[in-house]
Amino acid sequence: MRKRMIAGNWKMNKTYGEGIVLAQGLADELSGGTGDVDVVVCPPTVDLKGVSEVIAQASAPFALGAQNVYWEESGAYTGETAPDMLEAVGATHCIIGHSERRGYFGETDEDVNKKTRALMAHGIVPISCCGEPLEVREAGTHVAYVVDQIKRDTEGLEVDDPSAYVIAYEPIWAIGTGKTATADDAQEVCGAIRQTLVEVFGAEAADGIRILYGGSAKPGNVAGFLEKQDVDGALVGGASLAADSFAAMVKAAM
Ligand code: G2H
Repeated sequence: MRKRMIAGNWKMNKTYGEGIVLAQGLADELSGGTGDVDVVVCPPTVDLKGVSEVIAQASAPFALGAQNVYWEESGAYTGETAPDMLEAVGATHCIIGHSERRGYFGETDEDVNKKTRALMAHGIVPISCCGEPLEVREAGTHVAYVVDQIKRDTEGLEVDDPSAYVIAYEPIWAIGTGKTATADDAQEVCGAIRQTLVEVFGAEAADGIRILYGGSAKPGNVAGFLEKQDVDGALVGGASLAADSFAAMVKAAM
């Protein structure tokens, strides 16, 4: 049985102080616990330490995730963050391959593959994003497009603990466009991802890997996505920026 996961991607929002206020608010909202749901918050890199301290002080029932990592251990890579730097501030998860990083910063499937390996070597759970652009969806080739991404992102990977590798399917056309994916749209692709994971890792591992849906997920629609067989949670952007709406999504998953 896969444990549901609700992960908040704050993107480039919340200064240090604002991040602490949001994390504290979320700790208050979720003080009764999160049942059998794994909750992760992914603030900007400079907020990680502060949010980590809030989690520790409030015994908050959520984990800390980063939004990006570099695969080298250290060295002359100006502006980058190594896996052990994330580890040192308490990050246990890390988003990689988000469509905004692929689109604005040229992140490739090869990069995602290297980042996945680097994170796993440090025991950090990758939340590995995939998803098709609008023109691919309109051409009707979205399933093949995402399956290809998954094959490249997972090439040569070994997953010993399926709960420690997470995929997020985020159709790019449903992010900030006013177009909304239906739960059936999500299941179509998440089902194909699961089938690809069977081919790559075998049935047992594929059955344990969580697949999240992302793209304008919010309190009013998250339950519909979660009803689907191969959707195990949500990666939430805008609706994770307020403690009450994000907490409502966690509660909908409980
Ligand atoms: C997709 C998602 C979170 P939002 O980018 O990664 O953001 O929920 O704002 O569409």
